[in-house]
Amino acid sequence: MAYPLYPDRRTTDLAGFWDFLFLPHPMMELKDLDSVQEFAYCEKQAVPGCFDAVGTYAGQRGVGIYRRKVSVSKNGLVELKFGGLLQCAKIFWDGRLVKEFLLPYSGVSCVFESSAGEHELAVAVTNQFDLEYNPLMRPNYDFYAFGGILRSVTLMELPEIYIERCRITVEDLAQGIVQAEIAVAGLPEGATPRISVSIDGKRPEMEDAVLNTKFTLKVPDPKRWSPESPNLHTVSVSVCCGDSSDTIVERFGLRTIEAKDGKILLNGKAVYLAGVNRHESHPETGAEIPRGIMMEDLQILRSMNCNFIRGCHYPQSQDFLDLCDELGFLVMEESLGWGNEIKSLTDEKFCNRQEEQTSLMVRNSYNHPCVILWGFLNETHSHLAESRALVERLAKAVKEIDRSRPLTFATMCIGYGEQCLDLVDVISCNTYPGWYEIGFNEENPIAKIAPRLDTVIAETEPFKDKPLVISEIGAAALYGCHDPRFRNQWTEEFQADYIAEVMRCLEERPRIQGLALWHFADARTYTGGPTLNRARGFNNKGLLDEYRREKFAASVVRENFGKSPFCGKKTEKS
Ligand code: ADA
Repeated sequence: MAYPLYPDRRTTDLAGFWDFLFLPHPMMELKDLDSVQEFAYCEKQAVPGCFDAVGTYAGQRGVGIYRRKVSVSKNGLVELKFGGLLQCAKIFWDGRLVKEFLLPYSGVSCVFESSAGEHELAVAVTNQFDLEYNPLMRPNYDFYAFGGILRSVTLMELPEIYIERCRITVEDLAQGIVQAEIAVAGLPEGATPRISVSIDGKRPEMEDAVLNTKFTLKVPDPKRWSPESPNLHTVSVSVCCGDSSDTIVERFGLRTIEAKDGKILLNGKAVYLAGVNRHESHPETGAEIPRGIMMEDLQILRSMNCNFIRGCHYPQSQDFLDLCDELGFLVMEESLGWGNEIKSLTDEKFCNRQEEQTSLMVRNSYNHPCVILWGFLNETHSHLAESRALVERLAKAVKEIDRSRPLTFATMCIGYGEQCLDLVDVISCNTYPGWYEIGFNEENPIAKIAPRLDTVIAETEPFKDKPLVISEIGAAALYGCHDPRFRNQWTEEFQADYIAEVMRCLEERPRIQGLALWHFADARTYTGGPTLNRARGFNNKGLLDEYRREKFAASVVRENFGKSPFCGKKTEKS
């Protein structure tokens, strides 16, 4: 179970096989569903899981309703926590609608009154596109819109006073001083609860702790977090008031991250981001990634000397971020967006949902030391002035919660009228020279890479104090497609040559301080018409195929990320 932990609460992990019923589109729209009592459930589905990844409902669109019995030991408040839902969901408790969630991929929760005894929990989800009801997920996004209960489901019984969150911010890295902010709900008017705090089981020197405000703690025996030494500390906070008490256990890392003088500074030292974009996608499980696959992905990335992962293009699994904390990976986390046009950027509902999801992502992932960069609105139309309002609004929303990390968004508009670079701390540029935008008579597409990178550097000169990262660049190859002589596009040879040229160019361009190749592994995307541009309905620019089988390019990455400037080590050119 991902942090935070609540050791005093009766907690039930609801993973397992639930009753399941599928109502294919257009039989039912989630927005019209206001009761689930009349349905007979005819089969089972795994939770967590995507009902449409494989099997009977693979590729179908509609409403999936999951149901199971749960037991509650006492009358009072309960909290249902979901690690992520796709795409939108309605939650029913004994047939009564208790919550509607409209933020695909977000970790969400709802608190409501329940009696003791056995209850029926039903979760209705939809993978149907509906731009009015769910404007955040759109059919043109280049990744498959699965449906299901994507990640963990937890039921907690809440005490009368309960701790909603404990946020830890590094205040003085050298001395190991952090700022804690603890929010508590249910306190009687004027009550003065007793608070006790321990860090790694020891009592820290601390200011008087006042709830719902910030106070400082000195970490006993402080150890810094870094990719090389991912040391973690745990803080336990207990709050008692009368005969009610609650305890939260959070984990954090002592590290700082800044964008300064064109560099990304981790604990005051420049770090070069060397990594990949990674979709949460697997051919057998869809967008639900079992822990074993998470571990395999990180072991492969470690073997490729990667230190950085851009969690494209939506809020990430908290289990995955916990693992990145423990293994010392650096992560950029971003809210859901993909090529959003001005029509969306000026739509009130879209903007409100964007702000809601972005703020929730920052709150949910605040204590992860691995998260070093916040992002949003991947490849939005930021070459148009009208885009600024939403970019500015999201940047403000992030900074209102977290001033301890730089923010960015991945733009495709550098050199094409980009309007928003002043609003970010780190410039992230998506670009595909020699793959897109080449003519039929182009003899040597790979030769387009160097001049394009020079254009990007020139165009961002006015912002040279902001670190510049190539947040997407790559080429497609079909696994097992070889042509050692002609080395044309779609062969593994072309992709390897392309990536080798990208690496060569970056070695010679110190202005660029990071690289996230597009992308880690082939991932399912469009169906229908757009598949003409995506062989077999996959985005095939993976360094590995969807089963994590390495293409030639993976070896090129392994070799280059193992030497300067990517990992800083000076190794002899082999
Ligand atoms: C864009 C987009 C990616 C993917 C990529 C591609 O940069 O951000 O999600 O679609 O293009 O493969 O073309």
